[in-house]
Amino acid sequence: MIDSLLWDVDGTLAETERDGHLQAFNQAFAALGLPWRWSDARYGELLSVAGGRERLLHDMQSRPDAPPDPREREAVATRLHRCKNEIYAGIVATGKVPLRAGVRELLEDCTRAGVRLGIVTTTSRPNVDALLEVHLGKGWRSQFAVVVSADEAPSKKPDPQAYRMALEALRLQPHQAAAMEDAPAGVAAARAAGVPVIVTRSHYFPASPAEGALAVGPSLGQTAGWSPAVRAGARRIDLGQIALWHALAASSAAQRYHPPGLQ
Ligand code: XBP
Repeated sequence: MIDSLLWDVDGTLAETERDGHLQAFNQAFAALGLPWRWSDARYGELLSVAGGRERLLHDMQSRPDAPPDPREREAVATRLHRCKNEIYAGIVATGKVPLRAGVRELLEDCTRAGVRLGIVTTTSRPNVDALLEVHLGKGWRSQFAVVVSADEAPSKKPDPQAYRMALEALRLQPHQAAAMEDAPAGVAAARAAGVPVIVTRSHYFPASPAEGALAVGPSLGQTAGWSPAVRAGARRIDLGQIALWHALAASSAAQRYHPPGLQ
């Protein structure tokens, strides 16, 4: 049995990028009197840049009407990002950005089974608080053994810093945990830290490569479309299924291992 399940936030727990951050960025542009707007397609491209503030700075590089002075750009990005996060908190507080199918059930499986829960994200801490407070209640933090956000781990995914910090806090070897991710940067971060990873595809990452993942599928709420296939009779991706995939990967890794002297 695995010790801990480590969750990414944006795109994995909820479709926060499409339904929260993108809406909030566009409202922040308007609130600051800027004519800039991001389409769904453009935002999908921009998600290759981790971090909302970094994303704004990256976008400004191709905007002729962005301030030419780098210090001024930094200041605009800081103001926009602060405004975006306030708007984001307001959007998620309405409850209109639901947890993705099967997420709540899998969290509950873990709590029942004594599998520890962790958050490992590149988003800012207030965004994590806003989302989890509305869905899991004011005491949500006590349900998680560790929370690592951009505030604690400034080197953003694909850097493995956030995963390494979580493992250290939990005093775990990487293979004792499993990560839940949706995006290539998250998969790369987990893998670079040695943590086996399960990929639930999301709106902006419907078909990205997920090499080396334990399993890849469309949603924790459904059993069709997963690779490797889900066991017969399962109705969703439950903790038993996660443990099966984890054990399968561990045994094939053991089969590939040839102790020195036996080769
Ligand atoms: C997602 C991110 C974040 C969010 C916006 O991180 O890259 O930048 O898009 O949040 P993850 P901020 O998938 O690891 O949760 O504006 O706070 O950066």
